[in-house]
Amino acid sequence: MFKKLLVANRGEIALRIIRACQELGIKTVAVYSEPDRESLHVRFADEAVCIGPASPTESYLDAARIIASAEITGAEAIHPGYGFLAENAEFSEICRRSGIVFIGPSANQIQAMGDKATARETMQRLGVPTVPGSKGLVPDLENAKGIACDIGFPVMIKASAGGGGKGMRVVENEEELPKLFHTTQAEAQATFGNSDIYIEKYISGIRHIEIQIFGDSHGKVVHLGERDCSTQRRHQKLIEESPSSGMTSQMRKSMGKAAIAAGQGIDYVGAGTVEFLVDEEGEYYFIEMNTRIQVEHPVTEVVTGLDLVKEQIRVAFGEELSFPSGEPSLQGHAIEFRINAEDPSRNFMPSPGCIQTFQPPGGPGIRLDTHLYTGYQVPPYYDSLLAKLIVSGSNREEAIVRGRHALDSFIIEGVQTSIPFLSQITRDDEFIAGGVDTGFVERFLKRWVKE
Ligand code: MV4
Repeated sequence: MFKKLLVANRGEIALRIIRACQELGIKTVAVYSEPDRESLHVRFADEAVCIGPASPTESYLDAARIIASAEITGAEAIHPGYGFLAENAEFSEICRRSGIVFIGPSANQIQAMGDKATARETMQRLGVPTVPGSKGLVPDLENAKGIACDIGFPVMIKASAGGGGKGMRVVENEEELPKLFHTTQAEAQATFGNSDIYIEKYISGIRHIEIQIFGDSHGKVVHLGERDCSTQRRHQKLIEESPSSGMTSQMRKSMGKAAIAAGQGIDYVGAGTVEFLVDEEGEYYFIEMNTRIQVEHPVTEVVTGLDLVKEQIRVAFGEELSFPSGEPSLQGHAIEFRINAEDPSRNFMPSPGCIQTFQPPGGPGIRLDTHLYTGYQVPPYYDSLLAKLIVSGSNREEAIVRGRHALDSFIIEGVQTSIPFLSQITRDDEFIAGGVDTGFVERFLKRWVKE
């Protein structure tokens, strides 16, 4: 096994990776920006290197500083976590050329899935259902008109370099098309330095369901069931669950098979997530693939009993997957609540500051992934995730009740948090009934009585 690994991230995921390394007997190197000097990932790692100032481009996103830190400390592998450099094809390639193992897929695989139009074409070739739409890129407005009229309005124009909700627009009718085509194109050029566009039929009333896959370097690919991420606002997930309510075992089998075909078709190695839209009829369509460990991976860990981060490291070392093939056995129900330093009653405005009280919940079925402690300063420079509360029970009802009480006994003082808002969601009849679509949070906000 690796003797030393560098963690190229911060916050809760850096701690999660350090814990996995400790269990595997691997020494760890933390990197940190100046405002993160007092962070737990710095304290818990065996060594730590300050890589620059607060600005991510001069620290956590600076490939040269991170590679230099790995070389100086003798780290043989780098785990990028999520965000920052996790899906940066160039960084994966720089690691390889520097003789450092990148814990994630090759530059080619990141590139192939990062370009969403290419990913779509690849999935079509592999027989994975995609949303009806353009075959590849749409070069100009004339083509766009032809395709949109063929599939019928409303359509969605999407930037090929986008993803995760960035660079996409709904077009209701033909009159709107010219203007929106050009603005989406211009925005894609400005945001991603790439104006490539593709078109899909707009699907309404959807649920966002993703399948966790895992591949090893010996050609084995398995799936570990789904996560339902429909409880989100403006593409920020608030709550994730596994299994998904309203998912039949037949759907799980079929989507799992499609996700494995996707992974096998691109010789995928490591942890990956195949994202699908599911419509009201239960039809599913591939939209994107994420080539990283995701924020919401713990819900899959809880229902499968597996450790995805340890497995990422093992597989990157060249070991065979330790997971069994075939349909995964999912035990009970898990729900993750993302706790952010933000104020839902002020349009989710970020709320950095000093944590004056930190009193975490506990008891059966409670897992807390967090980097918080009393006295910690939440910096304003990074995303506002403070903690992930993962609750589980023998069924969804039990998980919700545990979640409600865990949220209500979770005391964080000094910054505003999403805890009271999430607690109200656990009391909402529509949420409790299950099977909500991606419009749920907007509907909930309208009936929410701010306390
Ligand atoms: C769509 C769609 C409807 N039709 N594509 C948003 C994030 C990105 N991964 C894809 N997204 C969507 N693509 C078609 N053809 C609706 C969404 C979408 C959405 C998807 C997943 C989770 C939440 C969402 C919220 C709004 C829109």
